[in-house]
Parts: sequence; structure tokens; C-alpha cells
Amino acid sequence: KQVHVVGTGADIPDSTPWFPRKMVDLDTFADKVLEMGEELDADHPGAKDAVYRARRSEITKIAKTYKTGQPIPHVEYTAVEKETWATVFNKLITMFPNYACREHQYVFPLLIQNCGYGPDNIPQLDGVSKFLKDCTGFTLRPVMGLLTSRDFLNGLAFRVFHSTQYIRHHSKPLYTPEPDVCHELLGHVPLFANPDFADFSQEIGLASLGASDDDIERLATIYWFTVEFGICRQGDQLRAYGAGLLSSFGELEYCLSDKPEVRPFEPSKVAQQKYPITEYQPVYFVAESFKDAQMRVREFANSLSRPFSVRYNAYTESIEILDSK
Ligand code: HBI
Ligand code: FE
Repeated sequence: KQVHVVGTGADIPDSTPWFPRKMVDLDTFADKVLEMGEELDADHPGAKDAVYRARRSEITKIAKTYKTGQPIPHVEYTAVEKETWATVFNKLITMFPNYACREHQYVFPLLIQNCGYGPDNIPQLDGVSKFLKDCTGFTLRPVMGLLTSRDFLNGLAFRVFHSTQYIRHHSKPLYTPEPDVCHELLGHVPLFANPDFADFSQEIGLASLGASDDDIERLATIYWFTVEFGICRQGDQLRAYGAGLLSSFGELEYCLSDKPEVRPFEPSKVAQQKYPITEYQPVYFVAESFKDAQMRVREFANSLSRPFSVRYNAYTESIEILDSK
């Protein structure tokens, strides 16, 4: 059995990709987004809507200039935006009692009580972030759009979730090709309030720090089949805990039907699974519990090529390098 001691980090190989060591290092991610609000793909429902695009730029400006420790500026959402939210909210809450995992169902009323969740109000990221901090130490940071897998997963090591603040286009309220506030607030946020799920998510994040590009790809795939599209066993039933499922009216029903294939959550197999990003998933992986899933990810992380391990020091909000001795 190996004994680990806190090292200086001086003996990290030069070939190690850069990774954030202090919370403030996350400030460098702000303008490294893959898809900018101003340059929507041709098939995006808002691509030809100049008003929508200008509105996105207004909102993403917040993320562009955001710095660690600042409150997240509020957005005054428009009537059209609130209507889109109401449509999504009202549709999804009819589904949650029968399809969402119990952890999601436990937290949802608390979000209504504490964070302004409801059909007539789009909750502000700042209030939600404070609530999560009280629950599990997770916080939100505003983000302009999709980050690289590496940056996005690295944030999780600090219990930081990068959240978009803009909303999908009003022409297709039940569809979005990218994350938006509905997906973040209704899908992701309730789970980050659960201590076991928070630990599980951070475990993926810690494994991603300084990982090789191939290992980042493996961890991103595991993230995809858990945090985004995970289902879990609860008693004699299967329930959804992935945010991509919990924020999609159609796929939430589909994933628990007899149409898709379901397999046990074994990270080394999950990491190799190919997946479509614009269609329903043909296969889902079932976690027995978040604690069990965390242990499996930890074991998997130990099998990766990184020659050192890390841990998060919550007092100093920084990463400590553990030398294998
Ligand atoms: N960036 N802002 C943001 N939100 C995500 O959910 C997200 C991301 N980048 C990559 C990603 N998700 C995943 O598909 C994995 O690659 C980690
Ligand atoms: Fe997501």
C-alpha cells in the first residue's frame, strides 16, 4: 500500500498539461469558449434572429468579465424569456414525480422556497450559487458558452460548476442544441445540492487535473453518461439523475422506457462508449448509488496515466499535489 504525502509539486513532469492550482486560476477560462454567443451555428433556432443574438451578447458579457469572489450580476429577464422558462418549467414539473431520482425530488421544493424557482421567475445564478454553497460547497460561475472538456472538468475539482445564464430561443422552447439556464437550473443544480453527488462530480474533476488529452476524452465520456445522461437504481425502479435527461421532456420519458439499452456503470467500459450528441442516447448506464459511482470513478482514475495524484484543500481553495512515495 502506498503512503501519500503532500508534495511541492516540483516533480510534476514538464509534459503535464497546465491545470488550475488556485480558485483564481479559473478566471483564465472566461474567454476560452468553443462557441460564442455571437456566432451561433446555422442550425441554431436563434441563428437568424439579430435581436436574440444581441441579447445573448449582453448576457455573456457578464461571464466574460466575471472574477472569482464577485457576486454574479443579476439579469433582468424579458417577458419573452420568462415565457420560455414558464413553458419548460411547467412541462418538466409534471414529469419529475415519476421520472426524477429521489435526490432531485428532495431538493426541488427547497429551490422553490429559497431560490425563487417557479413558473413565473427565472432564478438568479447568484442566489442559487449561495444556496449550493450552503448545501455542498458547490458554487456557480457564469460562462459564455461551451468550454473545452478540460477546462470544464477542471472546474469540478474546485466544486465549481460553470453555468450559462442566457436562455434558449423562444421559437422552440422544448429544444436547445446547447446548455442554457433551463438546462442548468432544472437539470444540474438540484443534484449539486446533494452531498454524495457533489463528491462524485468532484472526483471526475480531480482526475482531470493535468490529465493527458486521451484521458480527458475518457473522463468527458464518463461525465456525459453520468452527470448529463445518468440513470440510477432506486428500489426496484430506474430513475433519471442526468441533467440532459431531467431538462428534456422527450428524452426523460424515453430513457426509462423499454427502448434504449441499459448497462451497469463500469467506468472502464463507459469511457469507451461512443455517443450521439443530437439524438436520444441508444444506451444508458445505471449507477447503484452516487457513493458507489464515486468509488468506481476513483478506482478508474487510479488506472490512468497521470504519475501523481491530487487533493483539494477547501481551506485554501487550492489543489495539493500528492507524491507517490
Ligand atoms: N461547457 N459551459 C459548458 N457546459 C457544459 O455542460 C459542458 C461544457 N464543456 C464540455 C462539456 N460540457 C461536456 O460535454 C464534457 O466534454 C465535459
Ligand atoms: Fe449540462
